[in-house]
Amino acid sequence: MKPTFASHLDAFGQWRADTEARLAALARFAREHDLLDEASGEWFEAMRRRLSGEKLMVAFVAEFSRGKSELINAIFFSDKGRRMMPASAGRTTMCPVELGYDADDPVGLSLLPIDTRLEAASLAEYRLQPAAWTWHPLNLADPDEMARALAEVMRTRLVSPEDAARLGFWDPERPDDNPPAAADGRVEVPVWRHARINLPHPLLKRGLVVLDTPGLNAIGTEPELTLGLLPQAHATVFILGADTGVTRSDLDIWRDHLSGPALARYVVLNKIDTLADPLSTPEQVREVIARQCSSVAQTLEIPSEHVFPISARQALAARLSDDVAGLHHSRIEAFEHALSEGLLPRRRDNLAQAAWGGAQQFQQQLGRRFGEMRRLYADQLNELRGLRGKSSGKVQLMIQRVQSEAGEFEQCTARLHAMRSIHARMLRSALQDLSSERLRQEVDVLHQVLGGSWLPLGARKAFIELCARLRALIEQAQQRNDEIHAMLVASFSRLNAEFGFSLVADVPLDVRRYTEDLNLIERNYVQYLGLSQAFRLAQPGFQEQFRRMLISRLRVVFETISNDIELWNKTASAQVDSQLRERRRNFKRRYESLDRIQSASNELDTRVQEVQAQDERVLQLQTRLATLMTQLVEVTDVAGGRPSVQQPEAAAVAVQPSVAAMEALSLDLNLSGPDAAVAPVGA
Ligand SMILES: Nc1nc2c(ncn2[C@@H]2O[C@H](COP(=O)(O)OP(=O)(O)OP(=O)(O)O)[C@@H](O)[C@H]2O)c(=O)[nH]1
Ligand SMILES: [Mg+2]
Repeated sequence: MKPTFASHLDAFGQWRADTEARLAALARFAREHDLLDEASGEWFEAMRRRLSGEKLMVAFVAEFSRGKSELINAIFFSDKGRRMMPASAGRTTMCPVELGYDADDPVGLSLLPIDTRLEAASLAEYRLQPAAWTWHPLNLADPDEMARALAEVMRTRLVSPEDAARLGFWDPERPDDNPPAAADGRVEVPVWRHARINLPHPLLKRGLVVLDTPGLNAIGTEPELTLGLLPQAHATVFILGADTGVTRSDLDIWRDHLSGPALARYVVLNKIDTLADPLSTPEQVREVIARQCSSVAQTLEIPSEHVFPISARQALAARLSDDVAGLHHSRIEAFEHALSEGLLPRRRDNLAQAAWGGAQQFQQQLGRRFGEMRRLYADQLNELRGLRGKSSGKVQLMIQRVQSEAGEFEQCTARLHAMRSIHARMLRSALQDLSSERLRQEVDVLHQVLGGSWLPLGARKAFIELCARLRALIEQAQQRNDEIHAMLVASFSRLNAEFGFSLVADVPLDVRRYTEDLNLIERNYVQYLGLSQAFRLAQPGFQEQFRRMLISRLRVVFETISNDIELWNKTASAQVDSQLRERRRNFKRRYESLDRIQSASNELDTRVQEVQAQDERVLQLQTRLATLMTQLVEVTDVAGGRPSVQQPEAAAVAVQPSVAAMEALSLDLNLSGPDAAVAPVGA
């Protein structure tokens, strides 16, 4: 029985693969015809990586024993024929467990020892140090053996209260939050800090990452969970037990750790099977469930349709035994459906918009280039036709004219050189305050302000100030890029007027939108600093981890902005380079054909045909580009209707393709290649 979520994810994966293939066809077409500039090549590569590699993280968060692991088993692993993730009464999952698949890593279970908490390095840094992890192979062919290996995530050991305190599991001042101590006073702590399971499961191969978390005690002690993983999850599933209702600690978790956007938050009321009562009718039981859901909704202040009553255990059992009626009773499918509906279309739209937007920009860029080429061919044809019946003296005059025009044109190089160096200087200045060095300095200011003693209120204030400074840096980068845009608009229009270029300064870049990402980080951290974290904030080791984590999250935002700015500017310069090259080539071609015409009287017609053929070739490229774009839009199916595909403009010059020209074309275009489906123009 294929789970609902799995089929939706399959369809999404297929969509990503199709879109990737269409984009690859577009890039291949451009590369084969020498139309791919460096900046566009980088964009295609980045988009390819996003489409094939972008992860989709779903995090399961709840107090212990609510059924997180069981629900993960039911949704994702029922195909294994048994319970994969350990699920049992009492505390089971002791450390956060991340399930995903990375083809570059070996299949297995990696465990990071809890003692790494005593070091300053953050979890993100440990991810880059395989040697810090203990590794167990997982035998895919043997689910029982695999389940035994996965039981490792349950392991605990007993330590003194002092050691437990150093690890963040014990606070003498908050006895209520401490785990129960053993008879000899020792405290049970997890052996592992974090577990990663690398498994070529079909869903994980499609980019799904599932995060299973232990209860509150562990969530609170691992800042990386609260500040890194959970806020970045694409969806969080919060689980309550129908047997327990909403408890005090459930509420704490909800308030402190599930502040993400409401759209991506799911609330599950699990274990509804425990509400079954032999003395009640099924209708009465349904009413009890409905009442519980609305009471949960009230407490959590969300609409009651957002609470999904399910039985994870029943669902798992039903899927393992192909029991359709049991699955229906578990009510898991309604939840899976909502999860897929809420998660996948939005991810798809984001990717579709990015793919389509970038491809369209590329198409416009090529469109301008084609237009420019065809304009030059049209001029050349006029020039050649004007020579019909003219004496060789006249041809000689034309040669001189071409030479002097080329000479005049070359004067633009000094101008271009000046523009390039101004551009480079302005670009450096736009990028300079986005470097990771600059970020580090800003974060260090926060630490200097706070000194070694972090009080929640002071830390919060200093953090808000830091974010304000960072927002100002983004704003400054935006303004500097706007200045570059204005400079390019002015320079391009002068170059166009004086030297006959047809340069267009692209629409200005918007990096201000990334302020939203910064705001999100700010909200998470401010909320975290406001939690009852005083005792943790006071620990120097924690502060260092906090600093590193913060820098690594901010770096992602600032690097994205830098990359966007660089790409935008590169695209603008690439246009100048390609037009310069095209113009020079054109002078050379004009000169050569006049030279040939002068030496042989029958050359004129041949030359006219050659230029016509070249123009035909561009027209054909235009048509092929439009076809590729139509194919892309067919698969991406961008939200908000089908975007219009730019069709090649009607031929700028009336060119009658001759048989010779068509033959030249097919040689030139290498039509036997992967793009052989091009219908010859005019055919
Ligand atoms: N009756 C009933 N029991 C369930 C259901 N779902 C889970 N359980 C049981 O509840 C116990 C706890 O489930 P787990 O999946 O281990 O809970 P958890 O949230 O992962 O707990 P920790 O790993 O300790 O944080 C197990 O014995 C499950 O079999 C359910 O729908 N109905
Ligand atoms: Mg568990």
